[in-house]
Amino acid sequence: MAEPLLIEQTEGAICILQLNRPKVMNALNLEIVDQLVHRLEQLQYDDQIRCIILTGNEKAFAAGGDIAEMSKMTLMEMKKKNQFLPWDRLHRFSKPLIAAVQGFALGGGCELAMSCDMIVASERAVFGQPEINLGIMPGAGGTQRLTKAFGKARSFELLLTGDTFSAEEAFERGLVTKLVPHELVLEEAKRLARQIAKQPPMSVMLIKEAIYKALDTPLQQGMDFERNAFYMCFGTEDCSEGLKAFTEKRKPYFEGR
Ligand code: CO8
Repeated sequence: MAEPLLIEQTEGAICILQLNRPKVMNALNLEIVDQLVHRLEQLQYDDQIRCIILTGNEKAFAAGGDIAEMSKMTLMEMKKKNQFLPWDRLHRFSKPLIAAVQGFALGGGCELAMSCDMIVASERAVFGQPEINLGIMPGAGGTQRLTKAFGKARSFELLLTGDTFSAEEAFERGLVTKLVPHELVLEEAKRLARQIAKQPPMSVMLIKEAIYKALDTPLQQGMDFERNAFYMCFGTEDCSEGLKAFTEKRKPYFEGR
């Protein structure tokens, strides 16, 4: 039987999805991206799961789009297939998604990590958008997300040379949330996920949406969104529980209602 492309493990309210194409450094073929996004969409409606970790293996989170697969496709086939549709769906995923990155996160792999809400990275992780060296360019947000994090000067250099950059630089520029020793990456991602999973899901979902508004819209539009989102929290039982627990001097327990 063929190995599964995704290995899944659930620990309480956390789901860990592991990309599993080790022989090709977790290269992202069309099927693995489809499966990943489909599974995330199912998890979106699973009330037991409140936070997702996406990871690879020790050597590679993902070394990019599958070059062997891409090299067989014509422009026409690419356009018809529209491989970025699942990526658009991924960007609408409303639960928190943490990338746990060890090893290489290159090309589509770097874009996948940047598409997650947070990145916990090994000190030895290597990031980059080397597509230019293949006569192509990033297609799943690399030019946009990298530039937002790194600014114009460094992005030009990285995207036009295809040079890699270190996890340390990614951390300093705000692309990586936590930089940890190689062997502690998954443990640290789980620690963060467990903490988030205890939070009220409506607040988590609305804060996620509000943060992306902050990145994408003018200030006043983002502020307007935030205000309405704030009011929405008051429609939840978790809000009553949170406020009550404070006055009763105890820890809140958020049931997700
Ligand atoms: N696609 C297909 N196969 C790959 C890929 C890849 N991206 N990366 C590595 N492999 C394969 C190798 O061909 C090799 O296979 P084999 O053993 O059969 O020869 C195996 O994985 C191991 O790789 P290496 O022997 O090269 O291992 P090294 O440790 O020497 O090097 C590197 C590791 C540095 C990661 C190197 O493999 C490399 O440079 N890989 C390519 C990185 C790259 O250029 N990525 C960009 C790809 S293009 C892209 O991402 C555009 C995507 C746009 C949309 C997103 C769609 C998902």
